[in-house]
Amino acid sequence: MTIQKILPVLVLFGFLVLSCSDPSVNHPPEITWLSVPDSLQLPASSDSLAAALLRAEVEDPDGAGDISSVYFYSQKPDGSMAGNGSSIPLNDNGELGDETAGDGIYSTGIKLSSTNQAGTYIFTFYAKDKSGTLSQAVEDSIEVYE
Ligand SMILES: [Ca+2]
Ligand SMILES: [Ca+2]
Repeated sequence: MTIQKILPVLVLFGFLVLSCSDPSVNHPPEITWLSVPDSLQLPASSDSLAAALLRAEVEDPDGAGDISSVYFYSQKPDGSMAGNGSSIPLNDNGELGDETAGDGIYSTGIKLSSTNQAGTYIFTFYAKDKSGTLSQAVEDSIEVYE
C-alpha cells in the first residue's frame, strides 16, 4: 500500500478514536438488570388485589445524574396495550416499592384484580437520559394464572 492509500484510513481511524473519547459525546443509558416475578396468581375475590414489584437497575456512562426517566410498556395477554399504550414510570425516589432512593435501582408496583386477564403479560423497559437518548429495550414477562 502506498502512503496515499494509508493516510485517509489513518485520518478516519484517528477521527473515530477522538470522537469516542470526546467527553461531550453523550452515551445512552443502559438497563443492566431486571427483577420481574415469573408468575402471579390473580386474586380469587373482587375485593383483593395481587401485587408484584418490578425493579430495573440503570446505568449511564455519563453519570447517574444523566438518567431522566425509566419506564415500561405493558402488553396484555390478548395483545392489546395496558393503559392505552401509555408508559408506566419506575422511580428511584424510595417510593412505590422502591427500597432505597438514589441507588440506581428503579422500582414500581403493579396490581392486578380478579377482572384482569390471565395469560402472559409482556413488559418492555426503557431508560431515557437528559439528552433524550433511549437505552436498548429490555423485555420481560409475567405469567398470570387464575
Ligand atoms: Ca447519557
Ligand atoms: Ca432505588
